[in-house]
Amino acid sequence: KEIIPPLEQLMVEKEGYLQKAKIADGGKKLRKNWSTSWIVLSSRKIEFYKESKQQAMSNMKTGNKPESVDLCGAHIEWAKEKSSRKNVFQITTASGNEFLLQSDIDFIILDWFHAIKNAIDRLPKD
Ligand code: I3P
Repeated sequence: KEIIPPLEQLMVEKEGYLQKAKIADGGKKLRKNWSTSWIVLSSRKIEFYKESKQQAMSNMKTGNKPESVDLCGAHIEWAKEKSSRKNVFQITTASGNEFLLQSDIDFIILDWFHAIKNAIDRLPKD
């Protein structure tokens, strides 16, 4: 039977640019490589686009997919010790992917931290 997600689950809650570094994939450590990412948060996932928003929108038509992160069972925490940069937090997914997100601007990173934490807290843990 086809499962149709409620519209609410598809709606964008927040979007914007942050610095992103993926540091583990399925529990396997990766070399840290910071880059700017266009980030789109909806109620159960985050999408990371490598390009600007504009570029991402035009790529969508050609089927270029962003990296999509399932927030069910994910964790978020501040990660001061994982970087020499200020304002870094980490998202760890149930599948063992780890992402660092960062902004030099305090209120921007705080807004993102709380938006993602709220999304995670509203979801079932498995
Ligand atoms: C890394 C690069 C990262 C840095 C990381 C370095 O070197 O300088 O910016 O992380 O530090 O290893 P390379 O480009 O040679 O891989 P931060 O900017 O977050 O400090 P780390 O190894 O202490 O994580």
